Amino acid sequence: MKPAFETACVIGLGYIGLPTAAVLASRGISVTGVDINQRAVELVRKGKIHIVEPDLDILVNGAVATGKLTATLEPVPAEAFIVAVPTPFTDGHKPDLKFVHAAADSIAPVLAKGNVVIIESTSPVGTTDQVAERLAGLRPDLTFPQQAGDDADVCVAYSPERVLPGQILTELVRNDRVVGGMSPKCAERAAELYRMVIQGECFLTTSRTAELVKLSENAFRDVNIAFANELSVICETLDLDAWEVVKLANRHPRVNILNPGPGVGGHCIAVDPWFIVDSAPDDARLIRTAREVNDGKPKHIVAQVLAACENLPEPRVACLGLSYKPDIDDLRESPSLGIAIQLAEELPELLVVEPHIQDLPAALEETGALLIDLDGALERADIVVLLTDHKAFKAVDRGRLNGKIVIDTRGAWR
Ligand code: SAJ
Repeated sequence: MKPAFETACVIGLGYIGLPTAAVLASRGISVTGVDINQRAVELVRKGKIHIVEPDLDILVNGAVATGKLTATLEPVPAEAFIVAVPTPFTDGHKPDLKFVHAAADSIAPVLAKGNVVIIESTSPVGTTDQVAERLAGLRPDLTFPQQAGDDADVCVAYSPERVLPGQILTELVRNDRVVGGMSPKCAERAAELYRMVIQGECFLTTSRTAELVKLSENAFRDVNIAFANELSVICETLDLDAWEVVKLANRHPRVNILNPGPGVGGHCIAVDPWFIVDSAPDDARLIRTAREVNDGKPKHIVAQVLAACENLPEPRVACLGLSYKPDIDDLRESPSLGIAIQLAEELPELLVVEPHIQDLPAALEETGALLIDLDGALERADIVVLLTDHKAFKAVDRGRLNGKIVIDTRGAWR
C-alpha cells in the first residue's frame, strides 16, 4: 500500500526542524530541509549538523547517506510542508511573525492541490489562519480551508512541537501530539503524517486551540518556576535554605515545587507566555507577573555577587556556566549569560567557565571577561558563582571550594 506521505519539505533547520526532518527521513519519507542559513544547508548536505543535540549527528548522517534527506535554500514541491522557524518577540514583548510569514510566502509558489501545510513554530492564537490567508492571496488558483473547509485543495494545520532540548530525538517520537486543523480534514491529514513517525498519540482539535495549548504548556511551567524563584528570595530574607524548604514541601503528596535558579532561559519558556499576555493583556495577570518574577532573578543574583565582592580588596569572581540549562550549548535568552555580562561590566576581572563553547559570545567578549577551564577558575577565584548545573560542575570535589565564597544559584552543591 502506498504510504500516506512520500515527500516532505521542512522549512527551518534549527533545533526543531532539523531533528524533525531527520526523523521523517529515517521513516522512509524523502525530505528536503530548507534554511536561509547557507552554512546550515551546506553542513546538512554533507551529513553534518550545526547544533548540539545528542545523537542528532548520527541520525542526520544516516538520513543523508541513504539519500532520504537533502537540504536547499528554497522550498521544493512536496506533499507535506512543515514550518519550524523561530518566532521571537520585539522589544515590547510583541510576537514577531516575520519568519513564519516569510516561510509561508516561500512555499506558496510550489504548493499544489492535495498538499498539507503544518505550522510547528510556537505562535500566537490566529497565526495559522493568517498563514492560510497569505497563501490564498498568493495562490488564487487553489482553495484553502477558510474558503472551502474540508473540500479545500490545500489543508492547513497547526501542531506544536513539545520536545525538550537535550532529549529531542526521544521526545519527538515518544511524546503525544496535539494536531489542530483549520477543518477536521486538515487535522486528520496532518495527523496521518505524524502517525508515520511517532509512537505517542495524536489528539485532534482546531488550529486555534492547538496554538493556545502550546502557549499554555510553557506558561504553566513559567508560572511554576516563578513560584520557586519567588520562594527562594523569600528564603534569603528569612535566612532559610530554599532547596531544603522545597525538598521537604515536596514530601506532601500533592505538592511539587520546581527548582529555584538564576532565572528562566531558552527560546521557549522565557518568550511564549508573552504571546498570551499580548493576546489578552488585561486578563493575563498571573502569567505576566510570573515573567516579571523570573526576569527579575538575574538582577537579584548580580546584586548578591556584588555584595559579596565588597568585603574583598581585589575580588576575583568565576562564573560557572553560561548556557540556559545543563549539558547543552544553547545560550539563547540564558540568564546565566546575562548575569555574567552584567558582572563583567561591573568588575575589573571576570573568569568564565563554559565547557560547551569554544569562544565567548561577542557581548561577553567585549567586556574583557576571560574564558578558562574549570581547574584554572577554581584555582584563581575567591568567589565562585555556579550559574548552570553542568554535570562537570556538580562533580567538583567540595574540598576545592574551601575558603571561597560560593554562590550556588542552582542548589547543586548543597
Ligand atoms: N528551570 C528552572 N527550574 C526548574 C526547571 C527549569 O529554573 O525547576 C529553568 C531552566 O534552568 C531553564 C528554563 O527554566 O533556564 C527552561 O528550561 P526547561 O527545561 O523547563 O524547558 P525548555 O525551555 O528547555 O523546554 C520547554 C519545554 N516545555 C515544558 O516543559 C512545558 C519543552 O517541552 C518545550 O518543547 C520547549 O520548552 C519548547 O520548545 O517550547
